[in-house]
Formats: sequence, C-alpha cells, structure tokens
Amino acid sequence: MSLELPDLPYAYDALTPYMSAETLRLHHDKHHLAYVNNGTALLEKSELKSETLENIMLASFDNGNVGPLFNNVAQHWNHIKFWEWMKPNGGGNIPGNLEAKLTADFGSIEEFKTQFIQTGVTQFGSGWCWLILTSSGKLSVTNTPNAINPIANGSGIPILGCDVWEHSYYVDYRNVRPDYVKAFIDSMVNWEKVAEILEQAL
Ligand code: MN3
Repeated sequence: MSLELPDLPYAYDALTPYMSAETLRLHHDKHHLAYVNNGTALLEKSELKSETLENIMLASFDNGNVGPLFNNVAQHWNHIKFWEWMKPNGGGNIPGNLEAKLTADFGSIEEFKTQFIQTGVTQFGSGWCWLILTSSGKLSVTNTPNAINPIANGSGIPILGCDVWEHSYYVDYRNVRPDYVKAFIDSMVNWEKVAEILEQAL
C-alpha cells in the first residue's frame, strides 16, 4: 500500500465561512501531507508495506501502545475520510434512512447533535469525535485521542468523524472548540455521504 495525498474533493475556499481556505491549505497541504510522507518513509522499512491501509492500522495498533507507523497511517486514513465527510453547503437535510436511524438510536436529531458536540468538546487534547455503528447494530458517539480511530480500537464502524486537533479549528475559531464542532455538524457535513457509509455498514 503506497500512501498518496488525495486532492481535496472541493476548492480550498468551498467551506467558507465555516472553515477557511487558510485552514484547509495548512491542514491538507501541510498536516495531511506530513502524515503521508512520514508514513511512507516508515512503511518502506516495515514488513507491513504490502498490506492494505486498514490492515496496517490494525497490525500496528498494539492495544493502544501506538508508535509512529500507526500514528501516521491512521491519520492518513482519518483525513481521507474527513475531507469526504464535508462538502460545500453541507449540513441541512439528513437523508430519510439515516435520519430515521439517528432518531431511533438517539431519541431525536437534536439529541444526536448535542451528544456529538459534547463528545468532541470533552476529548481532552488532540483527537477525534465519531459517530459509529456498534456491533449491536446501534449508532453511538465516541471520541479517541490523537490518531486512534474506531477501526483500530474495535469500538465500531466509523460513519462520521470530526477532527478536533487544534490545527483543524484554531485559525478560524481560536480556542472555541464548541463553536467549531457545532459548525461542522450544522453546516459542513456531507449527509448524503454519511448515509451511503451507513448503508454499506448495515
Ligand atoms: Mn487533522
């Protein structure tokens, strides 16, 4: 598996005013590229280099005792998905099947959003917050530190994820992480993509 930086699926200024072109240039062209370059250099020396991205994450997770190979490869996976989980004019209407499942498992869309934002805000330090499909077939929200994701720790299938590292919001929101996660869920999420991932997971 060679690691390649994907193009952003939209223009750098496509998510304004919720996420600026400056943030996307730094985040995609510098941070994501660094994970690709560092992961590539580490994979060259690894016996895992011909494995799939998911297998490399699983094999290098080591029960949470993660090293540089896991961190860079998992961050590569996390960011490929993160770019796809957003779109211009995002947020808004949630497709019927996903809306019904969220309502069934959280009680209401508002309750889901409240829990997702709270889960993002309470991740101490760098990390991610997630909507996952658990092994019991229910949607749930969870957070993870640093590069760890639900595939690696086995908590569920990631349906949606939000990067809550400071590099994701500090240019636009400074220290106010709650406003960023709220803007993500209300105005940036590509719900059609999320619904598609849920259908595949079910
Ligand atoms: Mn990031």
